[in-house]
Amino acid sequence: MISGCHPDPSVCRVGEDYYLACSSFEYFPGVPIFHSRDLAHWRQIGNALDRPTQLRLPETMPSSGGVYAPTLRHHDGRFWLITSNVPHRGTLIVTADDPAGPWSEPVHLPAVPGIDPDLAWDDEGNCWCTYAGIAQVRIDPVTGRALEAPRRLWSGTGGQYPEAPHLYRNDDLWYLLIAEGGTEQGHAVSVARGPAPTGPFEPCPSNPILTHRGTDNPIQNTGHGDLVQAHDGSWWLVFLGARLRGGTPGWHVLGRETFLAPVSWVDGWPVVGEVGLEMKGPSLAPAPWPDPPVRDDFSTPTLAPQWISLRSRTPDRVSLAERPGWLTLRPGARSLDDPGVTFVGRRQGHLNARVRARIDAAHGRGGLAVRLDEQHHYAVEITGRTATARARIGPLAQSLGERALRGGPVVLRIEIRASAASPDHPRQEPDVVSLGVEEDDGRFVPLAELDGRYLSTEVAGGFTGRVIGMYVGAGTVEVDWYDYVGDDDALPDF
Ligand code: 6LW
Repeated sequence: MISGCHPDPSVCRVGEDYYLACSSFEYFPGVPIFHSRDLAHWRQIGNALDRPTQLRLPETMPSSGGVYAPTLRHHDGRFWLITSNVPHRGTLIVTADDPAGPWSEPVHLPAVPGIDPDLAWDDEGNCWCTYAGIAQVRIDPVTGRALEAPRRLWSGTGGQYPEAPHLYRNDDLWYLLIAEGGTEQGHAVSVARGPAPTGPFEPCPSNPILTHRGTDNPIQNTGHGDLVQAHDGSWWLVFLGARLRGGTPGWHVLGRETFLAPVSWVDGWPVVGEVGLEMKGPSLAPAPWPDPPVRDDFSTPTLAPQWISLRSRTPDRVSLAERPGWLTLRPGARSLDDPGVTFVGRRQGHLNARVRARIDAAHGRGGLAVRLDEQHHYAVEITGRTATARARIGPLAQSLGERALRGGPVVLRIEIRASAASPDHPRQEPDVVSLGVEEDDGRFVPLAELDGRYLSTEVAGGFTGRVIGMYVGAGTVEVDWYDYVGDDDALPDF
């Protein structure tokens, strides 16, 4: 449904409109917000935490820390979003009249110590905050105050990390949906039900209601779901999954993505239908959005919501005004190894992707990079009149091919091609990443071709996926445009 690193989806419906929020970790702005009118086509309309007063992510915060697992709800004519900033500022709530923003300043909830907070209201107007553990506390969502001591609710069916709770009422019963098993291969969704939002909760006899553990489904690690009833009465589950590629044990490079599954109700329990890469979608009237443009030429006054930076974005380091029609970058640190580096990128959203960026580094040093975290990145960098492909994998950093440049702006290119499955290669890579420059006639000159497994979650660890973008290590680097072409099957020729 939403490809690339968009995990921990939370969805809500208002009339015939659907809104969805995801985790954003160390990236700023935080909590991407999506809109759909048919549950199949989604487009990003903003980010809930897009001002430094709402979101501070210090350089001491490691990659895969930051903003986790929001819950998005519509209640009493407003949108409510609860999430946590780990480990820095804990649980917070923001509200908005329009989910595209602006969202309010955050209200902090020191009494909610766990991740994955949920919000649910009962008919008496009580607001219940349920969080990983699984525990619950009644709160005042306006002040953030706890109105009672937290209580343990349910610990799932015995899997590790009972988390990601969402509480709903359907008919006269309250349903507590959770994830368990951890966000890797053991991941699953389980459910319990009870007479009140506080329980007592009786587990579903056929838990887990979703897991792909031990199957050959191409979508693995499925869990962390949220239910929604569509405006035609049908029910759906949004959840996260990962597309593992290559030989054994498999690697996923895009992070955890958001998928959709049909839900039916049998004997008062939700039953999750088949999930596949190709499946029958909702029978709501199709409402596709226009295709996103291939090129961003940086001629708008503000960056589109898909652009994310590391930890913070300040006008002295990232500017569209300084050289109109260009994105001007100034350094926060010397290299991609440093958490303070100035980096502006977009999530890789397809198994095959081609990114081209026209860069003027006459007065600086910087380039185009594929990043997973500070210890795992590939880049093509311009220093003076030389372009160099570089790779860092864990503690090992290496300069690879080089190419002399003529001077003036250069088009840097990164091409990522998924490898075809091959039973003859048990250790086959998930994909190959080519880093290089373009000649004046557009011909691609690769300077390095690297196995993509080293930029996967299985190698790097953590919760995120690849982000592809520009960075600066010294002086000023200016970007004229950035093209992204992606396709899960194959890249068109260029
Ligand atoms: C999130 C937890 C999880 O808080 O991963 O898969 C954590 N589930 O619920 C970070 O995304």
